[in-house]
Amino acid sequence: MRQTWRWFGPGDIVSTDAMAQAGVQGVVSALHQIAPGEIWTAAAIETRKREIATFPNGRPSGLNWEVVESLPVTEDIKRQSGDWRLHLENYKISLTNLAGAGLSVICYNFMPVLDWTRTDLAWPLANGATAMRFDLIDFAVFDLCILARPGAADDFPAPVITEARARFAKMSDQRKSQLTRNIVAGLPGAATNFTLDDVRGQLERYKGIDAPRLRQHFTDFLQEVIPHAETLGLRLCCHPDDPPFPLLGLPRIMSTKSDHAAVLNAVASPANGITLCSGSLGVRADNDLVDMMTTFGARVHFLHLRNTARMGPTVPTSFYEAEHLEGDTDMVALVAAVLSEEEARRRQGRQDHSIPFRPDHGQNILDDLTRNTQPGYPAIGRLKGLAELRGIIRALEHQRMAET
Ligand code: DNO
Repeated sequence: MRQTWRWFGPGDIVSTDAMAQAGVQGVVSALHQIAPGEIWTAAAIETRKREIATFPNGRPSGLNWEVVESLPVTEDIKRQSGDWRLHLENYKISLTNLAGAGLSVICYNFMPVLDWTRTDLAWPLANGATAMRFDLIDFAVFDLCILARPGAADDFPAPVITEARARFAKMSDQRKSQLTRNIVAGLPGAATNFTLDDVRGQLERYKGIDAPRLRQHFTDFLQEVIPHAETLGLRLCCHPDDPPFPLLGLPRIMSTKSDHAAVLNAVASPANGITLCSGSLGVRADNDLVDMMTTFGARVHFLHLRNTARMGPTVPTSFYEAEHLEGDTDMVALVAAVLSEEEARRRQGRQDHSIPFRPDHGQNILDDLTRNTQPGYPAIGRLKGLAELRGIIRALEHQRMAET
C-alpha cells in the first residue's frame, strides 16, 4: 500500500517538508487554480510537479506527484448542456497532458452541484479536539428554511422537519450564516464555491435530471473518456458520493454497492475504476466496505482510508468523522482485504500492485487547533491517522510473511 498525502499547492499551510517528515511516499494534488472545464496545460502540470519536488528552502524534497485528485467533471458534462462537448474534449486533452507528465491515477467524482458536504467543520469533541460533522437536522434547516427550496419538505421524514423548524426558530443569525457557508462555500478540493443564489440557479438547471438520466450521462462520459484514458495507460477512479445519499433533491448515483457495479459495468476497462472511500461509504450501514473491496478490488485504483460514526440507523443520517481506527468501519479488516488484493495483483504480474491510499481527513488535535489549515486536512490529525494505518499495514504484512 502506497502511503500518499493530499497537498493543495504552494498556498497549503501544511508544507512539503511536513509531508516528508510524516514519511509519505507520494503526493496527491490538483490544479485547483484552473477553472473546471479548462485545459490543464503541460506547463501548469510541470510547475506543480516542481513545487512538490521542492522544499520551502529550495532543496529537493524527494517527493513526487503520483495521484491527481481531482480532475473535475463540469456541471455542463453532468447535465449534458451548454459547453459539455467542449469540456469533454478539454478533459481528454488534460488527460493526455497528465499522461505525458508521467501521472497515471486520476480521481474525479460525479456528484451534481455539491461535492462533499458537512454542516460543522469544527465540532468539539469531549477531549477538546474538533471533528467534521454532518447533522441531518441542521442540513434540513438549511434546505427548508434558509435555501427555502420548493419541495424540500417532501425529502425529509416528518419528525426531522418538525425538529428543523423548531431549531431554525431559535438559531442565531451567526449560526445561520456559518451553516450556509459550510454547505455552499465549497470545502477544500471541491470544484465549486457558490452563493445561495448560485445554488438556486444550479438546482433550476438540474430540473428533469433524475437518477436514471444522470446515470446515462455518466455512462456517456465514460464511453467518451475511458477509451482515450486506456490508450494513455491511465487509471481513472471515481470517488463515491459524500454523504452517500441524495441532497437538495438532486440525484446521487455513486452511493451503494450496486451503484459502483453499474459504473464499473458501464465500460469494461481497467481504465474505468473507483476510489474506495471508507469514510464516505461507511455512512450507510448497508455498505459493507470489506465486501466492496473484495468484490471490486481489481478496479480499485485509489483508497481514502477514514472512519465515520453514524449517529442514527437510517439513511439519511447524521454522522461525524471519527478517529481513523474508531467509527463504523473495521479498518483492520479493510486493510487486510486491500493486502489480499495486492497479493493477487502481484501473482498476476500487475505493475499497479501497490495501491495508493491516503489517510483521509483527520481530527484537529494539538497545534492543529490554532493553525487554521484547510477543513479536514490538518497536519497532526492526518499524521496520526497515517501512523495508525501504517501500524496496521506493518503488523498485517508481518503476519502474512510469518504464515508463508
Ligand atoms: C474530501 C474529498 C473530496 C474528493 C472529491 C473527489 O475530502 O475526498 O473532495 O476529493 O470528491 O473527486
